Formats: sequence, structure tokens, C-alpha cells
Amino acid sequence: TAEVMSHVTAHFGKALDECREESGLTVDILEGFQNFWREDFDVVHRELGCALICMSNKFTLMQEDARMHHINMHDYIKSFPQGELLSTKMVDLMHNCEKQFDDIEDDCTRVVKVAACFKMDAKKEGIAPEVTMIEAVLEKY
Ligand code: BOM
Repeated sequence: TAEVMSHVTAHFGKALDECREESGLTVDILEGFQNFWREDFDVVHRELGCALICMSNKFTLMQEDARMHHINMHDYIKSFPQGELLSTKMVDLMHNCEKQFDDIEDDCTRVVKVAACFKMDAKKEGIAPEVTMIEAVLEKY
């Protein structure tokens, strides 16, 4: 659900500041991770892909090949309130997107494409959160 996704985004997004330097993702491009879900934010920057890899590694959500670690991602999402309602769906959506861009060799470029695909599909599925929902739970993490 969008409510659960707002919690996952709020928690995951806290790792952004630790990853700015190594990823090169400037505040100009993305000020706070909650803005990932904004209608007018285009998920296109390679630096965002690099940041997502760095952030995922903070929570061991990716394998060595910069693909999702299915079990850890499932458990991570389940750790949030009502997370079990979203975990299978989210892992399925992400994996479906991964498969579509598997031929891209550059990890940062591939991951940002996967993220854009995931944003679009999450919207279609009605599980994309509003930025205001994320901001309402940011202080919990
Ligand atoms: O093959 C790479 C798989 C990982 C892709 C990461 C996509 C992340 C989408 C960004 C939105 C995030 C909202 C919550 C984060 C949960 C990880």
C-alpha cells in the first residue's frame, strides 16, 4: 500500500546523505529522497543510480552484481508497519523491472532505469506514496 511505501521511503531515504559524496548526487538534482515520488521529478540521472546502489548497500539490499537481494529486500519491507502487505508485490515489481534492463552493463545507469520503471509501475499499481505522506513519517526514523 502507499502508506507502507511511505514508511519504506522515509527510512531508506535517511541513507541519502551518507551517499551524496561518493555518488555525486547533488541537492540541485534531488533535495530529499521523498522527492523521488514527486510527479515532476524525472528519474533519469546516473548519479541517482549510483546513490541507490550506495544506499541499498547500507541495508544489504543488493547483491555483489548490483541486483536486488530478494530475501533481504523482502525482510526489510516486512520490518515496517503492515510491511507484509507490500513485500511480495514490491519485490515482484522491482524484479520485473530488473529483467527489462538486464543488458545495460553500467551499474549506475541500469539501476536508475530500474528505479524509473519501478516508480511508473508502483503508480500504476496504486502503491506510490504522496510526498506529504512520506514527510509525515520522516520524524519516526
Ligand atoms: O537492480 C536494482 C534493484 C534495485 C533498484 C532500486 C530501486 C529503488 C527505487 C527507489 C524507490 C524507493 C523507495 C523505497 C526504497 C526501497 C528499497
